[in-house]
Amino acid sequence: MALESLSRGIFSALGMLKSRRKLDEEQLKDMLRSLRRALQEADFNVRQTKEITEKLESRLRDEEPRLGITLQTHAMNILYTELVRLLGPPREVRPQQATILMVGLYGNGKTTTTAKLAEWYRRRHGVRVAVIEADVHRPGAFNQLTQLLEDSPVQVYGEPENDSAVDIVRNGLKEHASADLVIIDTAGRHKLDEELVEELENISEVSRANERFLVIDAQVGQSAGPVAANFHDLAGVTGIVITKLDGTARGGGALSAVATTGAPVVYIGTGEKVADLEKFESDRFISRLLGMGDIRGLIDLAPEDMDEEEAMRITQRMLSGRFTLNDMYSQMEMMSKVGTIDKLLSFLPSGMFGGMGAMGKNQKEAMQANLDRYRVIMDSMTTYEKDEPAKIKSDRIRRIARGSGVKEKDVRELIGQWNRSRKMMKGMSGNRKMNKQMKRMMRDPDMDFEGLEM
Ligand SMILES: Nc1nc2c(ncn2[C@@H]2O[C@H](COP(=O)(O)OP(=O)(O)OP(=O)(O)O)[C@@H](O)[C@H]2O)c(=O)[nH]1
Ligand SMILES: [Mg+2]
Repeated sequence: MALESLSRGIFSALGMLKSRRKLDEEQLKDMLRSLRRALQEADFNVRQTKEITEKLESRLRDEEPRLGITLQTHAMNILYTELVRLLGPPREVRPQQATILMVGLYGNGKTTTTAKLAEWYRRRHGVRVAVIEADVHRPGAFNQLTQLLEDSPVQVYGEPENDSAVDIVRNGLKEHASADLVIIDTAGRHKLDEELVEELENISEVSRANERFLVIDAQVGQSAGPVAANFHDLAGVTGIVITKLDGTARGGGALSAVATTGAPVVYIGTGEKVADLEKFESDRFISRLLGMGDIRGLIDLAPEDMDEEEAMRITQRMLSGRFTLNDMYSQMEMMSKVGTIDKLLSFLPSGMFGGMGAMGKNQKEAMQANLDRYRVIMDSMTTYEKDEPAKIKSDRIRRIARGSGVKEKDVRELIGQWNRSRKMMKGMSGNRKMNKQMKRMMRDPDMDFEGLEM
């Protein structure tokens, strides 16, 4: 993953709070010092580094960790929210009737990213994509783009003999008027000089591109900020792609620098191959950076009114592979009780508990009604039936329905729900890495983050 060394630095800094439940001044100072160093080594600027560490310090002093949550985890959660806030909310890009103009300095990865994006939208959104090579300055640009998209059905438009970028763009757009998305690659320069500015303005006008993506090499670190600001003034950048995050330890600088320009980071490049592109979502990115696995998040974010022991018990059941109707019931009950249910649910595979992704108020009420009905039905079942719902035959279903005053289809629905949840659980416990992490977490709630696999 990108920024591994930052990740390691953060773990070892916060690891200093290990086995602590109360703040120790000395340790806190050491931890903050290490964290500061880790952020600076990843090229976060001095002001941001100061801001983040000060925020962490004051929140650690002011906010008590919730019951059962270690200081280290508490610090991790604070850092998570602060970093996500710094990098800003994600932005959706719709590839319908869209034209993306790629801009950026020389060698930052515009042509490569043009090919990556074309394949991304073609594959993930199933839209028809065409690319236009409008770099008339770099010899071989058209060949480069053609080669990158050699195995792809994406159409590449170019006129290697023509030295007017504006003409090429005009012709290309005409030729591919029926494409859902057209991506235009342009020339780079060492810096934004007059000639490039004029060419870009002309292309921008002719193409009427609704998206202008700025491509920035992560290696430039903090100077990404001023570069982004310049291009922003010129072209009204709508999204930023940070490339080569695979090859540098200092990518934090570029990420944070552009984050402060107001134009959101939309994608990151993590390799030379066409497939090496990731959508940038600050929350996911940071949770991966901090090694917060899905289940880890589920338990750490469990709100106060959720019974810790019950959460642990259910998790253990999940691992054991046994999952009865009673387990499902208490799980759903727990889910419907907790305050921040939406957040909690966002950590679970979508489709679990009958596909309640983000639950609205109505859905919560519906779930509560379901629970009430399930309770009544389950009261008419024997212990064996609750343990082995798969074994319930249709004559028993009829009697259970009669006994609980519901329709047979309601009983079947309960069993169906159990079946779906069980399969989901099996999928989760079949995930070996998650399994291992969870088991270790059970044994040692003060677990060392450094040992976590990422
Ligand atoms: N490791 C790595 N290399 C990348 C990434 N993106 C681009 N590159 C490499 O960076 C070099 C420059 O990429 P180009 O796509 O040609 O950059 P450009 O901005 O089009 O360059 P000019 O057209 O000369 O301005 C190439 O060798 C790419 O393979 C990335 O995300 N990771
Ligand atoms: Mg290029």
